[in-house]
Amino acid sequence: MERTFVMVKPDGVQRGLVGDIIKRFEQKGLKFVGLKMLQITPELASKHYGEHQGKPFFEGLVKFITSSPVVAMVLEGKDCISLVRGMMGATDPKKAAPGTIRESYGIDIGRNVVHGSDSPESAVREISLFFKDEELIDYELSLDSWIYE
Ligand code: IDP
Ligand code: MG
Repeated sequence: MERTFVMVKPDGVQRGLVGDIIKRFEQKGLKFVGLKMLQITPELASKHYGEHQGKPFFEGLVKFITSSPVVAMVLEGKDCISLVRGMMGATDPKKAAPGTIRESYGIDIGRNVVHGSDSPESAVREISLFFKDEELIDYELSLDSWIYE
C-alpha cells in the first residue's frame, strides 16, 4: 500500500468544494489516514513548492496558497500516488481530461483546486512537512476485501 499527500487548495475551500473532492477519494476506495485544516505559512509554502523557486509563477503561487486555509490529507491505497494524480487531471484545467477534478472545477492553472504528490519521494517529503507521525492513524477498513481482490 502507498500513501500520498493531497490538499484542497484555498480556492477549493473558499468555493465549498471540500466535501465533493473528499467524496471522490472516499468513493474510489482510498483510505484517509490523516485529515486537517490549516493556514499555510510563507515558510511552509516555500518548502512545499521549493522545486518551483525562481520560476515566474512562484511568488504568486506562494501568495495564493497562503491566502486562505487549505484542507490537507494523507490517503492510502494501492498505487494511490498515480491514482490520485489521474483523478486530479493535468495541472492546467484546460488540458485536464473530462471528469477529472481539475477539469470539473477549475479554469485557470493558478486556481486548480487540488494538490497531489507526484512521486513516492514527493509523497514522503510532503507528508512529513504537513503531518506529525502521531497525526496519521493506522486502522483497518472493513470494506478492504470489497475494494481489493
Ligand atoms: P502540479 O500541481 O500538477 O504538480 P506543478 O508543476 O508542480 O503542478 O505546479 C505546482 C502548482 O503551481 C500548480 O498546481 C499550479 O497551481 C501552479 N502553476 C504551475 N505552473 C503554473 C503556471 O505556468 N502559471 C501559474 N501557476 C502555475
Ligand atoms: Mg507538483
